[in-house]
Amino acid sequence: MSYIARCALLIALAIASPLSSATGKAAHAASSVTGAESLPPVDDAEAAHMAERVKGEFLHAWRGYRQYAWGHDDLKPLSKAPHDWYASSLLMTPVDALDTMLLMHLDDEAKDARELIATKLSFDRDIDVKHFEVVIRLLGGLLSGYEMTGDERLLGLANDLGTRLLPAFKSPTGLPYVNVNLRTGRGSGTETNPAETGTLLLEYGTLSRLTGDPVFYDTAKRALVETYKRRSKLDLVGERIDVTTGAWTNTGSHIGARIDSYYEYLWKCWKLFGDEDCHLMWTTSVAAANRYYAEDVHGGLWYGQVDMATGKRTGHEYGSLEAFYPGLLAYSGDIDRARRLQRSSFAMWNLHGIEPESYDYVARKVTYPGYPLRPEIVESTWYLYRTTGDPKYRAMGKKLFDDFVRACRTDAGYAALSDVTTKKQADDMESFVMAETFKYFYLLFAPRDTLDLDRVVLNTEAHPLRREPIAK
Ligand code: DMJ
Repeated sequence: MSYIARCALLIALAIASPLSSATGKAAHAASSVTGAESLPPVDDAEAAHMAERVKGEFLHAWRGYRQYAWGHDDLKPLSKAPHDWYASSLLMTPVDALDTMLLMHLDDEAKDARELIATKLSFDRDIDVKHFEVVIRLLGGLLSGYEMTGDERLLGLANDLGTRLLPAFKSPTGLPYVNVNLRTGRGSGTETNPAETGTLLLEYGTLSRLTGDPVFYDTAKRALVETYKRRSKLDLVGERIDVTTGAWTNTGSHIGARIDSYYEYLWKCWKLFGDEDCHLMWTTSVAAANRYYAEDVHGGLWYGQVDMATGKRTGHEYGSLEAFYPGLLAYSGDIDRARRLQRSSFAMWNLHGIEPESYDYVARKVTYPGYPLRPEIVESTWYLYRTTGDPKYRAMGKKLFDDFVRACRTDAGYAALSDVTTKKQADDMESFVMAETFKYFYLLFAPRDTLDLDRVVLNTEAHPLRREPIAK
């Protein structure tokens, strides 16, 4: 059998066998079929071709947005209709997509998006917005757009937005309310989580650096420190916290939804600003995370759930959000652990040829079958390729991309899946697919100098922000 045929057979066996059951016996593939070693290699010529393919697919999604949802937040990719988060559009998709276009050298599209943003986006609205989402998508996107173009209108918008969002932190603890009214500054929503209180400093800090006003940095840093200060004796944080009392309302602890990017920003705020407090908080926190969440199951490394106070295991679920963690480990220098966990992420993806939101790695069961076009597994593949240069991560990325296109492409754009086991599509195209999923695919295959990782740090929505120590 030729090498290619042997590889094809191995892949077919690896991928096809678990398809017979969404939840049961054949899902043993999660431990036995984990690596990308058997995939056909991606050489430089193939990588260049892949980068063009990714760009073409990004353009396909952008043109769908342009045709059916121009001026709105998102495109509904099945009904070909616009969708807005609030009573008035905040241009989520154009703001999230702008720096991806700039990196891809889609100059005409970037110019149109920039004009739309600069002439139509207004934050003087009587709407209660989700503070965290607006910070990572809009504030992050406006700041990176400004840094990449020098267009002062984008910085003006970012400054206006940051000023309107700041009252969200006016709680008894300094932790931000979940929502804030853009016109009145009224905060609402008292039950929040570490991701929403701790994933703010890159954006607010950059705004301080660019405007010279320290209030943004200091306020967001306080919220991060207030979260960290409430860690348990085991150096773990919980899943829900009350902004008025500062008490934990759910003590579940893990790297998944509601906590994930808290860990990410502890490392990245050190990387971006050189803030020593961040470095200390990161070192303490990541050691505890690796100690308590990790377990070896069925021959693979997985990260599950424990109680923050006791460290007692409460669950064995891993999913599309957790898949960011190998990338963070690689970025922070823990390559061995990163490689092992990425094998598990890839195995989970291969169970059904697209990853589920949640998977019980002990029972080998999909516990939540949706896929909202998430980027995290691609992000980790890119960080691993970037830090190791190991070509198998490009091969892995090609497999991810082929599956992604096959399952999620529609004639108007890209659709989430309501069930990865059946590949049923949902009428939803989150703006992060433009900010992150396509960007990470592109970076994986594009020349290394497309993004200078020595000079920028990507926020959690993949908006590159310039590295500079913060003046103290
Ligand atoms: C994005 O908005 C960010 O990456 C966030 O940190 C997590 N959720 C989505 C992508 O899945």
